[in-house]
Amino acid sequence: MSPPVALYSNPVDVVVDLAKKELATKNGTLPTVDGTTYKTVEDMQGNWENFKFAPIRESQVSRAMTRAYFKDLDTYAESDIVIVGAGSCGLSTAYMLAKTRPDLKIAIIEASVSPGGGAWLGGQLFSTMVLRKPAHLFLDSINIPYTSTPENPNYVTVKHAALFTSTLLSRVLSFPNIKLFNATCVEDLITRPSPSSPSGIRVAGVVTNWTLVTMHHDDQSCMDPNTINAPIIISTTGHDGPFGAFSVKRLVSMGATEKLAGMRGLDMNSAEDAIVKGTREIVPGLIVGGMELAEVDGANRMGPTFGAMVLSGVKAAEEALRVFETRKGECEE
Ligand code: 48N
Repeated sequence: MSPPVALYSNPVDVVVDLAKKELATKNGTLPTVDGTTYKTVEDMQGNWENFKFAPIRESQVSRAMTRAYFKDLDTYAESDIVIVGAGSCGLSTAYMLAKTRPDLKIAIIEASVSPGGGAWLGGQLFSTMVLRKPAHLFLDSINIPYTSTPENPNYVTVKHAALFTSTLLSRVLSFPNIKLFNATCVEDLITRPSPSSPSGIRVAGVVTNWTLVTMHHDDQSCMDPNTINAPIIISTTGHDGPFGAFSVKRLVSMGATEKLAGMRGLDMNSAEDAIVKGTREIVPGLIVGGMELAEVDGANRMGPTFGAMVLSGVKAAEEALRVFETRKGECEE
């Protein structure tokens, strides 16, 4: 008997199916493999001897994964906006953009298998995340609980940084117009000549590869990359480090920027204002935010407070939409 053909339906159908399935489960009309009809997961408890999963063939799993991924690669090969780096700034940017413009195709490229960057813990591996007001308003907008005390009216604390990052990540991934390509590294920028720009170039997309491939270019024969075209790239790859500050360092190495000022010592009060207010398009088509910007401007670092990351994301999203609207025609080549 030939194996069942996995009829791949697009994500919307799957969501509709799940809705229908939930309804059928609730009203008890959903037949299950073992003849019993579960209404809830609790129904399974105490009844494990009859428990059985629906049958599957391995190729169905393979086709479900590969068809979805290659469909996404095809869809996002031409994106409206690419965000490089899914740390607290990149994710805040993505949330604000997708909420404001559900019509835009937004690709997030994250080098690590686990998105979230440095926002899974507070400072020195402590759990609590501190955000100075008014960044608490961003927490309100995505319904993250926090503590604010009368004796410390200028900041709030989220009980665990992972609560912030997991909630923000789930909000971002729930948008149908966002695709996260994690374990994927941006290893170069697509550029176009731009005589009117001091840098002589305009950024028009990103060059990507599996991160594990990027890490082994020195010990393997040539492994060429893939590409994503987009009129606007928002780079939030963090401060300098093995993968950090990627786009701005690449601008220097391609001669589009003279040099980086380099991040300065820790000064919370000046750092956070400078990063938020400085978030901007630094060469046509490339907006930089979060701690990557500190490397460009020589801003101070702020250490373990995250308000500037989320509000830099709010500003980066606003900058991107401004550029998108004012330079749409030019961006399409
Ligand atoms: O969390 P980060 O590193 O960067 P930001 O700017 O979102 O947040 C910075 C913040 O965590 C701090 O550093 C805090 C506030 N401390 C400040 C201080 O003074 O110490 O996220 C950057 C993300 C990471 O997930 C990287 O894996 C990713 O960017 N990334 C890349 N992804 C794809 N391609 C690349 N080339 C790349 N480089 C970095």
